[in-house]
Parts: sequence; C-alpha cells; structure tokens
Amino acid sequence: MRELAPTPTENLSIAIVASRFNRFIVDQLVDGARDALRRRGVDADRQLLAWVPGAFELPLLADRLAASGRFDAIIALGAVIRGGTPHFDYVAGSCADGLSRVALDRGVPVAFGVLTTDDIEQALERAGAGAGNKGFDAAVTALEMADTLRALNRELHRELHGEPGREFAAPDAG
Ligand code: INI
Repeated sequence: MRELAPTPTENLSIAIVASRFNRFIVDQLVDGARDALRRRGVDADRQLLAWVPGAFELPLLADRLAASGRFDAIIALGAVIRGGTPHFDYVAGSCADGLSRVALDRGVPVAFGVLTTDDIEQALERAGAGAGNKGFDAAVTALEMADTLRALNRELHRELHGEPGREFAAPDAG
C-alpha cells in the first residue's frame, strides 16, 4: 500500500478569522495560532487576520477568504459559551456546519478552533490556562492539512503526467 507522505511546504498563505464575542478568550486563541504559525516559519506577509462580530459570522468570512484562492488554509477562532437558552446550540451548530461546508465546497482546509464550552472556566482552560491552547492546535491542524493537500496534488499531478519518481507504478513486468 502506498502512503501519502506530506512534508512541510514552503510559502504557505494562511488566514485567521476570529470572532470578537468573548474577545478576552479569543485573543488568547489568536495568540496561540500566531505562535504556531511563527514556529513553523510562516511569513508574516503571508498571514491575514480578520475579525467578525460573533461565531455565527465566521463561516461567511471564511467562505469569502476561501473563495479568493489566496490561502492554503483558514483558521477559524471563537468562543461560544453555553447560557441558559438554546441560543448556544444555534450559534455553535450553525458555526460548525458552516465552516465544514466552506472547507468541502471550496476545497480549502478550515480548522475549527471555536471553543464550545459550558462555562468561562472551561473556555479559559482551553485558551492557554491549563488544557493547552486550541488556537495553537487549530493552526497546527491547518498547516498539516495544507501540507497534505499539496502532497496529494503533487501525487495526482505526477500520476497524470507520468513524471519520474511516482510510486503509483504498476507491478514490474520484468
Ligand atoms: N457569539 C459567540 O461567538 N459566542 C457566544 O457565546 C455567543 N452567545 O453566547 O450568544 C455569540 N452570539 C452572537 C452570535 O455569534 C452572532 O454574532 C449574533 O447572533 C448576530 O448574528
């Protein structure tokens, strides 16, 4: 069995889309994501940060960014905290559905760095105060998916054009 072997690729362009609602938490997710991009060596010139009012608005901006064709991956960051009403479920559900739809419709990886928690403490824990930083994790995921798609495209290109180095070769006749 052949296995796709993604390697870290150069010159990735990455967009972060972040929601201002619960900004004191989302700011930490943004910091985490930027830290991951910096460690990976993603050029600051190739990063775009865009803000929207709330998590509900993330999919639309992610869609516009994906449609631009300028980004290898998008990192969506937000914090939806459960209140006493069903509002949480509508906002969180619509956000998650919308973001996954953008990825599938546009063929651009969209990492889901949107916290959905019962309370502020849980959110803070996941924004760097205990259980890691989900913004950092989302950025790592976005980079891996961008690398994987590039590797897949390379393989498909080789398969199509029969360039040397391809490993899709049929069993050797001789
Ligand atoms: N938006 C969030 O990002 N997090 C929340 O916790 C939240 N709550 O709790 O209401 C929230 N609501 C706003 C929503 O995302 C939209 O901005 C708003 O409904 C206008 O479309």
